[in-house]
Amino acid sequence: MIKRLVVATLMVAQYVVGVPFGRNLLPDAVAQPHAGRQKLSSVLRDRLDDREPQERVRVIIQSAGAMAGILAAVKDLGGVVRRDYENLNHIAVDIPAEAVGTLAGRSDVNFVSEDRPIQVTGHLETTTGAELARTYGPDSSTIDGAGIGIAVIDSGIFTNHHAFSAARVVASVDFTGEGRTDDPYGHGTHVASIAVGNRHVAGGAYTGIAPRARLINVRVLDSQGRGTTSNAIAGIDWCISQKAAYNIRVLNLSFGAVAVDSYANDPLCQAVRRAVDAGLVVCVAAGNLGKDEAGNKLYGAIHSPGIEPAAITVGAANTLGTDSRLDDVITTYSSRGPTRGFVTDSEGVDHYDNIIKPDLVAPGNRIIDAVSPNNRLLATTPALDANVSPLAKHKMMYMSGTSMATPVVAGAAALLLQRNPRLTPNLVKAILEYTAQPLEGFNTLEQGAGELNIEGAVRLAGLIRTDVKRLTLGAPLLTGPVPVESTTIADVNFVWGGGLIQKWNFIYGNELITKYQGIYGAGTIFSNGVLLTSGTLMTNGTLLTSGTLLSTGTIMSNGTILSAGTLLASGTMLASGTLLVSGTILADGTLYSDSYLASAMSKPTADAIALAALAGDYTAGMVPVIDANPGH
Ligand SMILES: [Ca+2]
Repeated sequence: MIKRLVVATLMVAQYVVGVPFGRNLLPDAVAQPHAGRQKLSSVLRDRLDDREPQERVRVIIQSAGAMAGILAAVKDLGGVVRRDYENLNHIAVDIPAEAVGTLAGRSDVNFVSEDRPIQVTGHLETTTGAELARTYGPDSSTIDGAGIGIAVIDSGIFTNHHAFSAARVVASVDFTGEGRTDDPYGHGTHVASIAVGNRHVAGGAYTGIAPRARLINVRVLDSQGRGTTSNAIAGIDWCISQKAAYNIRVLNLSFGAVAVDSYANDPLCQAVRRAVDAGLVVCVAAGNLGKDEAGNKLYGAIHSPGIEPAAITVGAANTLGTDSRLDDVITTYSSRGPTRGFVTDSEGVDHYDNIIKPDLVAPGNRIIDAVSPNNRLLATTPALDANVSPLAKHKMMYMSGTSMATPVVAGAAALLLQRNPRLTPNLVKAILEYTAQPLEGFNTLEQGAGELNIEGAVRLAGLIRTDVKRLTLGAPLLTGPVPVESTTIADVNFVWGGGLIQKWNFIYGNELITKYQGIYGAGTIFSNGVLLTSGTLMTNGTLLTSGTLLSTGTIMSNGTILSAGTLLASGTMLASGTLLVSGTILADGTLYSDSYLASAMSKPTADAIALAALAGDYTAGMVPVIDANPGH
C-alpha cells in the first residue's frame, strides 16, 4: 500500500479568551488580519508574499470548533470548499490569495496551512525500511545512494524513461554484439528502476531503493533475453576495470543458468568471485525454479552464478502488496537451496557442493516498475501492463521473479556503502544477513538469513568502524554501543535474525557484530568460517571468534541433514533425490534472464514455467497508482 507522508501541521494553541473550545462561533466573528498572520504556516506566508492578490491558492483551514461560520466566510470571500472531513475540524479550500489573511484573522480559525502536494513513498522503499533509513546520513545528508555506482548487467536499459535521471546514467556498454544499449527485451529497464528509479512517476509510488545512485548499463542479454557465459564474463570484467572511473561498488546480476559444475570450476562463478575480491558487492538472482511444471516444490535449483559462495544470492519474497511484513511469504517459484553444482572424481562419482543458498530474500512478486518501449516481454504478455500512464517515458509494468528481488538488495548495498564507504563486500553481506528478518514458516534453504531489512542494515552500517582494513580477529567492530537489534516497519516490530549463512550452516551470536571476524576481510570467502572435518562441523578458529555459535540444523557435504534443527525443515527433502533438480537440465554455456527459463524440459513446459514465474504468484500485490501528471 502507498504510505502517505503528510507533514504534520503545527497546531497553534491560541484559543480566543472567552470562547470555549467547541462552541458554535458566530459567522460574524471579528476579522483581525494582522493578528491572523501568525496563524499562517511559514511556508504559506512565504508563498502568499509571491502571489498576486487575485491569484487562487489552496489552503487547509483548522477551526477551533464548529465550521459553520468559516464556511460562510469562505463563500463570502470568493472561495470554494474542496474537501471537508467527518472527524476533523478542518476544511480544504480554494480561495484568492488576498482573502487568506482575512480568514486567518477570524477568531474561530486556529491555523491555515498550504494544501501541499502529498509526497508518496513507494511500496518497495516503505516495506523494506529504506524510507526509514533515508534520514540516517551523517550531518543530515539523505541516504539515497548518491555517488555509489550500481552496474546493472542485463538486457540493456531504456535510459530515457523518466524513472532515470539522465545525469545519473553514467555509462552504457554492449557485450551482445547487437550494437545497442537500449532494452528491446524489457528486462533490464525494470530491474534498473527497482534499484535506482526516481520519484518522477505517480508522485513517487514507484521509487527505487537508491534513487540517487549512479547507473551503469552493461548489456549482456540480447533482444531475446539470451546471452552467453563468455559475454557475461566480459561484462563483469569490464566492471572490474572501470570501477574507479564510475565508482562502481555494486553489480546486479538478474540472470543465470541451472548450475552444473561446482562453483569451484564454473567460470561465471569465478568471475563473480574475482569481482568480489576486487571490492565489488555482487548481487545475484537465485533463480525461479522453486517448483516444477506440476507445481511441486523443488529444492536444489539455485542457478549459477547464484551458487557462488562470494555472491549475495537473492530469493524472492511476496509482500502481498502491504507495507507490513507480518503477511510476507516466500514466493512459490523462488529457487531453493542447497546448491547442486558438482565435481566428478576419478572414480566417476559426483560430489555436490550442497551449500546453503539463497543468502536472503527481498520483495520480488508483482513489482510495478519501468517499461522499455515495445519490449518483447510485454508484447508476449500484455496483461503485465500496470496501466499507470499512456506515455512511453512514464509507462510501468508488473514483473515477478528473483530478478526483481535482486536489485532491491543491490540498491540496499548502495545505501550501506553510501553510509559507510569503507565496508568490504563481505561486511555488506554480513550486515544485510544479520539484520534480516526470518519469516515464520520457511526454512533456511528457502529464505537464507531472512527478508531484507534496510532500516536495520543502514543503522548497523553507520555504527561500524571505518578502519576495518586494519582490524584483526576479535577486534572491536563498532564505534559505540551495540544497537537495538530490532526494527519497526509499518508499525510492526521484529527482531533481527542475528546470524549469517555459512556453507552448510547458520552461525549466530552478538560477537558477529561486536567483534571483527576473519570472514569479513577482502580476499576471504565469507562462508569459509565453518569447516567440515571428517564429517564434523567446526568453527575455523582463525576466521571466527569463539563467541559465535553454530545452529543445530546443519547440512553435511553429502547432502544429508545432520539434525533437524529449527532452522531447517525435515531432512527427508534432501535424502529424496526426486526433489532435487538434476544438474544437467540446461545446455552448457547458455544464460537466460530468469524470467525466461529453458531446459531439458520440453520447450512448451519451460515456456509455461517461465511465463508463470514472470506473472508471479497471483496474490494481492502492489496497488497501481495512476500517474496523474503525464505532461512531462
Ligand atoms: Ca506485506
